[in-house]
Amino acid sequence: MGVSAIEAAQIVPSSRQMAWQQLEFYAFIHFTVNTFTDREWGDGAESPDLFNPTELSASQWVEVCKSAGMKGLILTCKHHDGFCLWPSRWTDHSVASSPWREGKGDLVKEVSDACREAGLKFGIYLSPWDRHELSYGDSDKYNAYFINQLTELVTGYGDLFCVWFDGACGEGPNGKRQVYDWDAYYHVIRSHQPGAVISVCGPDVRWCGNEAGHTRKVEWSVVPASLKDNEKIQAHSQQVDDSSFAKRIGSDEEDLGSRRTLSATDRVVWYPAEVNTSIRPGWFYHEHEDQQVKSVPHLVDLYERTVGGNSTFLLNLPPDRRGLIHENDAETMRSLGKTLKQMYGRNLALGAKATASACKSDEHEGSRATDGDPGTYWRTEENVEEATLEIELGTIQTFDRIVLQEAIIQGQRIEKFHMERLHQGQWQVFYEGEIVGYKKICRFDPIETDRIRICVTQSRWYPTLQAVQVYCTGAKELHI
Ligand code: FUL
Repeated sequence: MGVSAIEAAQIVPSSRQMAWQQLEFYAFIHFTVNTFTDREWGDGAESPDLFNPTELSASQWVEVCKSAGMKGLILTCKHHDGFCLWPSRWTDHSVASSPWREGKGDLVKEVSDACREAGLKFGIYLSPWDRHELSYGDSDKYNAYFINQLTELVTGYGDLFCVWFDGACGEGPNGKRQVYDWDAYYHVIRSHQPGAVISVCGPDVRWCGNEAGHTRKVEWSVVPASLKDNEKIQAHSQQVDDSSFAKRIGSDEEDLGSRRTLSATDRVVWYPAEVNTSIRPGWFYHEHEDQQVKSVPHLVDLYERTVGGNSTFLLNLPPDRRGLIHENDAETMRSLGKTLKQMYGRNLALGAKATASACKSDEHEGSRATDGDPGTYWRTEENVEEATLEIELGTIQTFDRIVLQEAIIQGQRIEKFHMERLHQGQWQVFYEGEIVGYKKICRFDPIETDRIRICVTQSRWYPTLQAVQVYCTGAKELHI
């Protein structure tokens, strides 16, 4: 029993996980009959007549996402109520029975087309739990139904970057117990969409464990293989339709990958985290929440803790009954995009001279971390686990953020580091941190200097840094 640090250091992402991680920030779109009933969970008895958005524009959704700097979008093709946003041939509980576009509409097609046109990646959410479909609970029968629907979605709408399987299920008192055939579902996805990650109840992307936007201080991508257990994921997911779940923070599992955890596990896997939360209290649109859209500073803080905390950020935007993202949300997203561009528009360390205390070869010398090329990186020799990288900014600069990125294609290695600045001839520590991973945004009060030292004081096997970026974001004025 026990995995060594060197063994863990050699676990690397798959190419689909790598491509997904680089998207960083993308949208969830929750839209269905619930939008028209003002509910969060439909009971499956809703009439398709209810579904009638009058001004639906998928290109408006996509524009809003792009304006905030998002790179992808995941649509709830079928939520727990079972209503399908595409004309599935396996049920009449779909847009085909609704008045929208006189029953000839296909929302999955409209959204996937709009994404493709705008250069956004497209992904699907398909709820395994289905409160409408009569076969639900008759395991083999429902599994066949679900696979038929899944096949329609993975074959009919172009390349998908993600298939998102929710763990939520509120069945119980009625005795329905569906045994999901996860392996068969995964097989369908892998056969038709080999580039798509399978998230939450899936092997590629780990749910962070809450919907409140809570992030771990230390988020490892190399974690015990047991975290992929769907039964456990489901047990931690939402089981009652009340708004308190969205605010709940399960912080019982803060340490998923330290040496202490490794020593108590026999197998580790690359299973990186995604943080999902909504721009409003609910996942679906409710008029009474129009004034409860999260503020730009709140979203910037979330962005920095998620994307800048070795996770990705999946932010939900619920379209309203018109089929548009409400003005308040749209305006917030545009202003978020502008703010992030201003904050992270000018990297003061781009092209800076960087000298390492140790490096494997010229190909991996210190300035590979400041050359702006994501394909190059600094690294030390095997077993050189402590090293320092000194950056010369050229002139005295004021800054309040340093972004670090490991070359995760090699694995996740850094366990402890601190940063120093040269001030009046003395090196002074201004930041202490633990893991880095894909991206770590280090936040601190503005400081001045022309020289920075990044000191890796503990790592696994050998550390790498693919990027060191320095920014003056002025975030203090944002009240973050
Ligand atoms: C939860 C669901 O019950 C919510 O309705 C929402 O879809 C969220 C993303 O996942 O488990």
